[in-house]
Amino acid sequence: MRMRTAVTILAALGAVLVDAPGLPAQEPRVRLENAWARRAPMMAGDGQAGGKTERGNGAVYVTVVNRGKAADSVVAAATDAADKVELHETYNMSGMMMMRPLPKFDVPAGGKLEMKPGSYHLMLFGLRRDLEPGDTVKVTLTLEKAGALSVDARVR
Ligand SMILES: [Cu+2]
Repeated sequence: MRMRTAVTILAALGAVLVDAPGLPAQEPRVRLENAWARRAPMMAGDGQAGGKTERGNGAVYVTVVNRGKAADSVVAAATDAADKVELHETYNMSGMMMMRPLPKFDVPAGGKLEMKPGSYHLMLFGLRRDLEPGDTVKVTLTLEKAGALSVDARVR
């Protein structure tokens, strides 16, 4: 009985130690906000980046808010709604909007990474279902430090 109490207390201490110091357990250091999705407009770079697919592609935009004291980064993303997800950025080359995959998105300490059209986004290749306005697409982001975080992106 006494042994079991000690183990329980240690387990509780462990849980506290793992959490960010100074923040309540319910407040995660990294939060996902304003997630939305849309079918992707065809753009230059689609072919090279993801290969041609019969089905359509899509894009998901999420704001990643980092309230922690250490920088973090988004290193991967996944969804059941598409065959493949890549981290993309849109850039302007001689007046043409192009896209390219990036290995990660940096999220500054005490700052945020805002994905939006014409900038950073999650590229969904090979949609497994139609993205109708009002639908939700569940997306899971993997962060280097914060781990896996999921969010429902509303289709616009
Ligand atoms: Cu893209």
